[in-house]
Amino acid sequence: MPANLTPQYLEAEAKFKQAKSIPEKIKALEVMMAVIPKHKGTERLRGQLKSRMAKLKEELQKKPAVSRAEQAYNVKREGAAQVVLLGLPNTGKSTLFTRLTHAPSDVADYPFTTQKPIPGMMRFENIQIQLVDTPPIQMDRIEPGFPNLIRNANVILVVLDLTDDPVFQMEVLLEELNRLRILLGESEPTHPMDPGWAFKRTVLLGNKVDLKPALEGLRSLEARFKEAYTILPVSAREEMNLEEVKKEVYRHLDILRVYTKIPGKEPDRTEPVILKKGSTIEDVALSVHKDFAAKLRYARVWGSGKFDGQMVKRDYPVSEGDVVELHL
Ligand SMILES: Nc1nc2c(ncn2[C@@H]2O[C@H](COP(=O)(O)OP(=O)(O)OP(=O)(O)O)[C@@H](O)[C@H]2O)c(=O)[nH]1
Ligand SMILES: [Mg+2]
Repeated sequence: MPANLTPQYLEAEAKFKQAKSIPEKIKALEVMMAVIPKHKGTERLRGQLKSRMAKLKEELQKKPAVSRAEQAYNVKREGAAQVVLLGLPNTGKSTLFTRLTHAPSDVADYPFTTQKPIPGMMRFENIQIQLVDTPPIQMDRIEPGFPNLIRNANVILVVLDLTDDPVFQMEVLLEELNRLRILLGESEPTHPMDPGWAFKRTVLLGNKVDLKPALEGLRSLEARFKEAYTILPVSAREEMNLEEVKKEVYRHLDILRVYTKIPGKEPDRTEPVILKKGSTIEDVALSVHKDFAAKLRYARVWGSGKFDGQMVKRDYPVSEGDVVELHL
């Protein structure tokens, strides 16, 4: 006897197949069970649905909801980008974080002071960038949720203590991240990465450069990692080179700022439109309003390498600092 499955049933089945979470699956399955024609021809199928439901409910019981620790690592991105500080214990991550953001985070001269990620906003010129202070990386003891925080970051700042064998610290960190299938570096590898791997643009900060033995540490760090990374010597405590840190963060974010204006008026330089490098006039229009992009006829652009008010089309690539007048 044919099953004669109804369109509602097939629709619910499609939803079931697409469902990513167990509750979603259960919901779709409930609909399937409710609308399936109840006759002899569907008896077997109904039996299968029932046992599937039982299994899903069992799974739901077993799987704990996202743990509290994991939730702590779910840091909502704010501002132009999210930058995550990483390092071994006591390297000065929290000191640097508080100096750059003026947000509070505990600092102490013993390790493992920071217990969970702490977000704060760092101002760079006319934009706000989010920094996230993190607990220290420890061998084989990464909290659940930490890998995701790293994977979601736009840029990583590795904080190394120059007075305590920074090369070894970096090697420990790289080994740990390798285990998590996260690759750090200055620029993305040209060959495609294996599935499951993530690449993160990274800047190395050699901290505590105010202390005597730091110079030797800096030399060895440069000798070993200069080719692969930008390395900046800093002192969080003495606030040395912190402006440089902000500049390097911005440079590694691969974003640009443009300013929109209306005809006859000056642009508002305090309100940049932030876009990925390589964006076009059309992207500028989109970021202002999605209708603008559709209605756009042309734009005028002011900036280096153009004559003032140059007329351009929607596919024209914009550069850092450009002023754009959209014409609909
Ligand atoms: N001399 C010197 N000491 C620093 C500097 N930055 C941090 N410290 C000191 O290093 C110690 C650790 O600083 P924290 O900022 O707590 O280091 P952390 O990396 O956040 O430590 P954990 O949270 O335990 O991983 C404190 O005693 C700081 O005062 C620096 O630039 N120079
Ligand atoms: Mg800390």
